[in-house]
Amino acid sequence: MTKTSSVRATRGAGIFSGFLAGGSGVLVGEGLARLLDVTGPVVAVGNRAVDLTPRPVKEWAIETFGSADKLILVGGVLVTVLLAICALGWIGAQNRRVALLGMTILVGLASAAMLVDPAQGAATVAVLLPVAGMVLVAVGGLAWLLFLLAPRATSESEGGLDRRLFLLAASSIAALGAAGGATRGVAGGATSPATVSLPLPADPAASVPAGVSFKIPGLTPHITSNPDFYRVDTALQVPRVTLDDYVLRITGMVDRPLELTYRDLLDRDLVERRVTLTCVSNEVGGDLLGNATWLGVHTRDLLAEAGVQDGADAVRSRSVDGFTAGTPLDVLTDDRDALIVVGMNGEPLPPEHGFPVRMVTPGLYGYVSATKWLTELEVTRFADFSAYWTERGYAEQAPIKLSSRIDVPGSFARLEPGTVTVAGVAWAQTVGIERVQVRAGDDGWQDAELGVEDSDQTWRAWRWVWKAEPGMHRLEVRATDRAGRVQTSRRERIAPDGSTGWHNVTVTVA
Ligand SMILES: Nc1nc2c(c(=O)[nH]1)N[C@H]1C(S)=C(S)[C@@H](COP(=O)(O)O)O[C@H]1N2
Ligand SMILES: [Mo]
Repeated sequence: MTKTSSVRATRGAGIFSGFLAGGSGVLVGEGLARLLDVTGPVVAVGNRAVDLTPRPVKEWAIETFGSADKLILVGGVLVTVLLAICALGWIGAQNRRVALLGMTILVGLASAAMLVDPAQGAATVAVLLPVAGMVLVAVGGLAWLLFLLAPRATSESEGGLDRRLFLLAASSIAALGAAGGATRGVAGGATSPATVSLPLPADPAASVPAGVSFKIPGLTPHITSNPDFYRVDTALQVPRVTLDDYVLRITGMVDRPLELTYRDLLDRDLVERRVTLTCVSNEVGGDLLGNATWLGVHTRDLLAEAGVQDGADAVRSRSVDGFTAGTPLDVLTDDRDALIVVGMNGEPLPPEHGFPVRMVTPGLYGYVSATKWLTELEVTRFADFSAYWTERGYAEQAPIKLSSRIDVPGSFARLEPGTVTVAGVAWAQTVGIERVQVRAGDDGWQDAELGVEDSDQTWRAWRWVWKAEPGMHRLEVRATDRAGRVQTSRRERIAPDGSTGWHNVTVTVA
């Protein structure tokens, strides 16, 4: 072997060593974490990455990748880690100390992410085992392999590499990694919503009035099915909750702190309401909103039972995954139907939408009012805390803005001249929609026909019949609410408190 080819071979073996030790370390950490039912290194690092991503990048990711944003983020983190461990091995073939230091820093960061992960809850001590396993295999394994790779003074073969010993070390480390990768959780303690049967509501929702919507292909149905319901949250892994352990606590500025089990909630008089939930990240024309029939108890009843003290003006809600929201107390206690929810469209909440318990508060964007996997309502003062998204630059107060959307025709549709039905939805939760107007190009605004109102807490369908003439046309919509406010044409971004502007679609008639 020539000098350069032996250096190249050693470098190659170095890269392999970094990959093997780093990769097996992560797998061992994952395996032990699964066994102990704590958050493993991949999700913990991903969660930190979601947390630390600057807001403009986050918005760009949501806009560009939609709900695949987090998957792409985790993929990016994995690729980066893979490159880093290979690079460390490559360096290690020349400089063992630097490589080991680098690997120690890398697994140190992953360990820190695991220790601070909010989903670890009380189980922090149990995290120490997967952390130790990961560090041992990644750093110890790399040290072992690099030691065997290092040229020795007394070597009789070229480069001094004892192939047999190196292969033995490599296969032992790979075996540990494989064992980690193959480990399945034993407990699997989380409750499946399918095992729950919900009582009938004492106060059912009024039946859906005839004529709330129109039979127009492409028009959003009045009620969004659970599988079609948009999902927005910061959780990389849907939190899985065990009902036996579940309690909802009402704490803070109250006379009688409460602890309610899931059963306690089901045993109360349940109310059922249709409410259109909306995300602050909904762009003009976007689909981050949905309308469901929610089953739960009035938030105001629980707060009254706990006895809210003078001076409080907010409720800080907490989720099992560490998410928090700040909701004005008056919104939770006035006569709108703010609910602590257990059911969605006749079923227990799906895990993605907050099983077992979430908030639904009409009129406010989700990030200040709709905490999923809810564990605590702390009665407090806005002056005394800031919530997850307010810490990241979003507004403390976030009522849903009056808005409207064209569902059909779609953008860049090609249409035949003649009669075209334009249709969509408009929403102004807790105020109600009074009027929707549409215009084509520079023609004047025309009143659309409104669907029958369900309630002021839900969106409202509209349609407008257009005599389409050949050419390119821009169709535009605006709504007016029951308070007489006309939707503003001013284009605002989603941050800090929701987008504004008129939705338009451009169509070609030919
Ligand atoms: N625990 C938790 N609850 C959460 C969130 C979250 O990130 N974590 N996101 C909120 C936001 S921004 C919105 S818009 C709604 C969305 O509820 P959905 O996913 O059921 O549509 O949930 C809210 N509740
Ligand atoms: Mo949201």
